[in-house]
Amino acid sequence: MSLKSFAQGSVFPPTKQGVLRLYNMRFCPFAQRTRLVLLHKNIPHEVVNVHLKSKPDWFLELNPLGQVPVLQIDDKVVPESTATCEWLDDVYPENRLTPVDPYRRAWDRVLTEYISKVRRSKPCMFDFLLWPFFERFPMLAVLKENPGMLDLEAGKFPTLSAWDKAMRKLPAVMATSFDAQSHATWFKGHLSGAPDYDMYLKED
Ligand SMILES: N[C@@H](CCC(=O)N[C@@H](CS)C(=O)NCC(=O)O)C(=O)O
Repeated sequence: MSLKSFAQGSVFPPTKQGVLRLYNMRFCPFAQRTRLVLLHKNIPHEVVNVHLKSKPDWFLELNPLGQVPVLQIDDKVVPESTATCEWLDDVYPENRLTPVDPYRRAWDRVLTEYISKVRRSKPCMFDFLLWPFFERFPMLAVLKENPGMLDLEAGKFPTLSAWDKAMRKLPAVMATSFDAQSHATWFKGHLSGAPDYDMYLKED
């Protein structure tokens, strides 16, 4: 299937029985959470990119809020990034990302909401929920033309810097990431009101 974004007036791409589908927008940090979990857990899926400035009617029927990410398989539909990630982790329990212990799980949820702590160990759900926003911080330095804004190389934040390095090595992160300059270019287009959802897409 083409990765070009589907816009108003487009024909609904037919689903196949038993095939998991992600409705996505390539620059959306929330949808990136879901893509990170899908890729990290090697969950087979297809991707339908949606033009969020000109949404197809069939997409609004699927999620009346008109937001990505949305997961769909057969008659099941799940919107909201945290819900999609938790659903995937429950349905594909191997290599579990959500702690089983309810108390730890509660605290991971607290941290996810407050985004106040980082860790270096094996990645877990908290890391994947936080990463898309962290990945975009250097974009602020580009936009503000202030390269020192969050200088992880300066050695001031060793834990954060080590976490950043470890995350960037993960195949799921490598497959979904854009660099700061690309994020900034896309974001400027977004601010102008005419974002190019197919930017940097290598297909005709
Ligand atoms: N709370 C939602 C937020 C999702 C969200 O804001 N997605 C944006 C794209 S980054 C969107 O779909 N915007 C289109 C719109 O709101 O019309 C989640 O976590 O999934």
